[in-house]
Amino acid sequence: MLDSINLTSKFWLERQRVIREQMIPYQWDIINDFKAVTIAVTNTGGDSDALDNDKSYVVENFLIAAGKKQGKRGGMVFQDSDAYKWLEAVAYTLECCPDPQLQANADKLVDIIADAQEDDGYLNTYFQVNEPDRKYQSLYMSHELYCAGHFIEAAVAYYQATHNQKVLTIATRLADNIDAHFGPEDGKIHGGDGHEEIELALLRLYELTHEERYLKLSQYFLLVRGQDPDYFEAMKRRDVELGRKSVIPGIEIMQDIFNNAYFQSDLPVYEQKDAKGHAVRVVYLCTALALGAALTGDEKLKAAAHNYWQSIVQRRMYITGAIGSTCHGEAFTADYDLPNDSMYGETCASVGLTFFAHNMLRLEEKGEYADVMELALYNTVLAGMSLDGKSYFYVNPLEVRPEYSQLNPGLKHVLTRRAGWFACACCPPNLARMVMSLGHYVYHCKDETIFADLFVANTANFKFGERELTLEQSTDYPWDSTMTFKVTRDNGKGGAVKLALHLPQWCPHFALYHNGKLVSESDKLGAVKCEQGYLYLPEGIKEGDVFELKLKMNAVLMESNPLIAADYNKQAVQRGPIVYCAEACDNGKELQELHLGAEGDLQGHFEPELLDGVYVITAHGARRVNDFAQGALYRPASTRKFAEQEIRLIPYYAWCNREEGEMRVWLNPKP
Ligand code: FUB
Ligand code: ZN
Repeated sequence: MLDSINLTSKFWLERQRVIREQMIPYQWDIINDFKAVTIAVTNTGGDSDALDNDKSYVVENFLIAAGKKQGKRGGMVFQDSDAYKWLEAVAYTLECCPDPQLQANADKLVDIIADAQEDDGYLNTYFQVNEPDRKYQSLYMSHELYCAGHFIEAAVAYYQATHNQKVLTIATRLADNIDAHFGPEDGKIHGGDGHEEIELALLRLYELTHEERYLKLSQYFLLVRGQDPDYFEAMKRRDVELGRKSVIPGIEIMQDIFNNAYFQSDLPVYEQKDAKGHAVRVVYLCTALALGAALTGDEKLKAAAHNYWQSIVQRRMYITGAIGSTCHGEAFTADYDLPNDSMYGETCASVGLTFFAHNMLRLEEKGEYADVMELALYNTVLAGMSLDGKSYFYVNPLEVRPEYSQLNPGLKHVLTRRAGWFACACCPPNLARMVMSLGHYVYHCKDETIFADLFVANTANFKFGERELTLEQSTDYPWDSTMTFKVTRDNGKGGAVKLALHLPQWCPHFALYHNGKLVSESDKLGAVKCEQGYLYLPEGIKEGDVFELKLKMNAVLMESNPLIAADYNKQAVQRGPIVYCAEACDNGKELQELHLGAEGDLQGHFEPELLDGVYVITAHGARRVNDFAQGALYRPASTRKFAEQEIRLIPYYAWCNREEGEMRVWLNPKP
C-alpha cells in the first residue's frame, strides 16, 4: 500500500505552491472576513443580489451558532462547506509542507466548529441559527447532509494529516446524529439529501474508523434514492403549505427545474442509465457508487457505476473533461448535446469526475479511468484558477466572446475573466483540495501490484506486509513523455511486489526499457503484458531496478463523433493529455474564421517565459478573407478566399491569463 508520497513534479509543485502561498491564505481571509472582496454573481439559479457581495460570513456563522457572537447568519445555505473544503485543502497541504501557523489556524477553526456543534451532534449553521424547527425537513435543498459530508471528508483528511482528535470526534458525532435520524427503521427519515456528498464521505469515514454503521448508512443513502418519487416533492409541498421560504433566496420552492431527475431521484440507482440533472450531484453520487462497490464487492453497485460512466464518458463529456451542458440546473442535457459557448462545465463537476475516475480505478484496472482523470485534471480543473491563483472560473467554456457574454443573457453565466470570488464559492476551494491531494491520485495498489496511474514526478514509499520499498518517478510530464521509475530502497523482506504502468489511450507507440535494455514496445510486447490500458511488468521489482517508459506524444488534430453537432466538421489540437485553444491575443479577433493546417504541419516548442512555461503549438493555417460587401449579412454562396496565417495555440488550462478576449478550442479544418 502507498505509505507516503512527495511530489517532485515541477509542473504540479508550481500549482501547489500557488495554492499554498496564495489561495489558502486568501481564502482564510475571505472566510474570516478579514478582507473585503468583490464577490461575483454566478448564475446558479438563485438571486445572488440577495447576498452580500463584500462579506462571506463563513466563520462568523459558526460563532453565531455557538452563541459566541450576535448577528445575522449570512451567505448561501451551504456556506459552511466553504470552511470545510478550506480545512481539507489545508490537511493535504500539511501532509507535504508542515506549517505550524497554518496548522494553528486550522486547529482554531476546528475549535470554532466544535463549539457550534449541538449536543446531539447536529451541525449546520443555517438551520441552527435561522430555522431550528426546520432541521432535516427541507432536504431537497437544505444541503444539510451535503455540508455534513464535506465536514466528514475534511475531518478524515485533517485527522490523517495531524492526528487532531477533536476533528474526528466532531465527524463521528455528526455521522452518528445522521445515523440516528435516517434509515429504514420506523420513526427515521426514509430518504437522503438533495445534493449527494454524504454517501462518499461516510465511506471515507468507514475506511478510517472501520465502523460498519457508516458503511451501512452510506449504502442506505445510495439505495433509497429514487425509491419514493414523492419524497422530495412531499417536502416541498409541506414547506409551501407552512408558508416557508426557499432556503436559497430567489429560488421558488416549486420550480420545474428542480425535479426528480435534477436530484437523480427519478429512478432507483440500479435503474439509472443516463447522467441526468445537476452534474456535480451526479459525479459525487458516482464516486460513492464506485467506492461502495470497491469496498463491498457489490456487483449491482458496480453495474450502476458503469452505466453512469458510459453515459458520461461516451456521450456527455467535453474534450476537456468538462461536464454539464447547460446552466439551467447546472446540468447534463441529452446525449451529444455539447454546445461550446453556452455550456456550463463547472470546475466542481470536473473535480468530481476526477474523484469518480479514481474510484473506478480502485474497482478495476482499466486505463480509460486514468485517461479521463488526467483529461479532467490537466484541462478543466486547472483552468478553474488563474496561474497566479488569485482568480477563478466556475464555468469553463470551450468558446467565448466577451461582448456576447456581456449582452446575451443566455451567456451571462460564461465569464470571460476569472473572478476574485463567488457568492456561491463551491469551486475554488474544491479545486484547492483536489490539487493539494494530487499525491493520492498518482498510484493505487491492488494485492501486491503498484499501479502507476498518473505521470507525476514523485518519491513514494510503499508497504506490503513486511516489504517496504521506495519508488522514484522522474519526468517532465506533461511537456515531455519519458518517465523513469527507479526502486531506490527495498528491504527485501516479504513477497514479490509488481509494477504496472498506465499506457494512455492517446499514445500511438511506446517503448519500455529495464535497466537500459529495451524489453517491450507497442508491436513487440515481449514478456510484458498489455491489458486494458496498463503495462504489467512480468517480474517483481527490487532495489536498483530502473524502468524507463517512453511514450510517443505528438500534437494531434482531433475530431469529434459526428453526432456532436456543435463540433461537426471542426478540429481541435491535443498533445498528450493537454487540449489546446486559440486566443485572440495571439491570433487576432474573429477566431471563427481560422482554419487549421494539416497535422504534419503542427509544430511545437516549449516557451519557459510564457504563462509559467508552456509548450506552444503552431499550425500553418489560414484565415478566411471576409469579402462581404459593407453591410451585407447574407449573399449567394460563392468561392471562399483564404489568406495564410500561422495559428498559435496554448494549453486550454492557461487561457485568460493575459488579456480578456475571444477563445476557441474547436477550429475549422484545413480549407
Ligand atoms: O449546491 C452546492 C454547490 O453549489 C453545487 O455543487 C454547485 O453546483 C453549486 O450549485
Ligand atoms: Zn463549484
